[in-house]
Amino acid sequence: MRIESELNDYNGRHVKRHEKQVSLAKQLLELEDSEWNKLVDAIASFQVAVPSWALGTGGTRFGRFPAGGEPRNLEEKIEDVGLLHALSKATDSISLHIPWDIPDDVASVKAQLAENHLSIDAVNSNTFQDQKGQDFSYKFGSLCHTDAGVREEAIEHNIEVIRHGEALGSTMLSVWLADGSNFPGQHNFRQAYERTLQSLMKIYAAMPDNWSMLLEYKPYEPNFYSMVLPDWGTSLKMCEACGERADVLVDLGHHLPNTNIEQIVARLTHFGRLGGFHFNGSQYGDDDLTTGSIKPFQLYLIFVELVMAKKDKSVKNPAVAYMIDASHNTKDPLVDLLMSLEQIRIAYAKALLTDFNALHRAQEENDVAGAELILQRAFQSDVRPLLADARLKSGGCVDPIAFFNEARVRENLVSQRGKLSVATGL
Ligand code: RM4
Ligand code: MN
Ligand code: MN
Repeated sequence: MRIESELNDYNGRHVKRHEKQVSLAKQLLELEDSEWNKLVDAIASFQVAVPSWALGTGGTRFGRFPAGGEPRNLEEKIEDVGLLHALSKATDSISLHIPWDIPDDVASVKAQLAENHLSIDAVNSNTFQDQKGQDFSYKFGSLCHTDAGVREEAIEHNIEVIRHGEALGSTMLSVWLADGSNFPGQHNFRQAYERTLQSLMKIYAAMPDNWSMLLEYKPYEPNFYSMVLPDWGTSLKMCEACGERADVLVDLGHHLPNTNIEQIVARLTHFGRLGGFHFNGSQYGDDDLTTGSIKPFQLYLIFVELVMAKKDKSVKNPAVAYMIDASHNTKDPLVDLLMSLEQIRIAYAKALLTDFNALHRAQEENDVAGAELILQRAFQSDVRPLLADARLKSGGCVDPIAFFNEARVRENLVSQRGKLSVATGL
């Protein structure tokens, strides 16, 4: 592949500088070679899925400003994630949204995935839009609807999503519902909850034994008065009622401002029901900004909980599915995703550097300043050379964004796909 020789050439030109930075970082972080290598291995194996709908520009409520060269179909979306993975070695899977990403030819999609060292992450259902030719409308909800016919249609759609996922080798169904009410009095809250739960139970029952269901909550939609699934508590109750293989999905942007998300993460791990993450950045609500762009300290604190849970033998089910769920309006979507991938690994690396034994002691002794200082020490350290080393050792690029710009990747995509190409989906 052309990119491979360009990559080697780029890395070759920058490796001296990288080695200097590695040796300085080892001194600053006071790490022996063996400790450094252990961290590099842990970082290198940390993978985050990219969703098919984040490869093009999203849009505001009033318009969309195409980046140019956006993928036009599933094959081109896989191509883009393949490129992101070749550069970052941090995203070895793609999450699909049905019906936006129904494959025309399953065998060739599978072959293309293998060529790009990718697999299919979760498959996502869509009952927040009406599709052409469907019998009933989701205008007044889907799984919660008062009309059994609408609920049946939405259940059937989810089952169809599972079947597409099975064919492609996925083992996870992600469900996010835009079900809710716009005005007081519109919903009977208790009945809407119950109908949704009954519908979810039917979907759950249709999953193969090795599948799990991820249930995503969200406090509000513009123009909404209530959501059927507004918070982690509701999602947790529904998961518990469905069965062991239903877990809560935390989308960072799906919280009201200043919510203590790290504590929610700790609660869900404590109950053994944290299933997955949608990473993004947010200032006000579901902004879908670059991960870590607004609250990097919170992102670090979330990873502290995740790393601590992994070390704690009493935590059941610590496996978590990681995905980015972002939307891009002004940044190049691929650059934005590379930025998010970097920020996520930075937070993870800092969590790995945290002295958990000392933290535990400080907590037991009620040493408030001491405990905070332990976190600050890890959070303030520069882990970027660790990340670059992990990328290089996995065959990726020492500096993916600089390479992306130098190799004129976007310009090449525009010449192949056109200026006004539109990604299917959002
Ligand atoms: C929602 C939610 C879901 C995603 C859709 C497109 O706000 O975050 O995860 O499937 O957007
Ligand atoms: Mn999401
Ligand atoms: Mn969202």
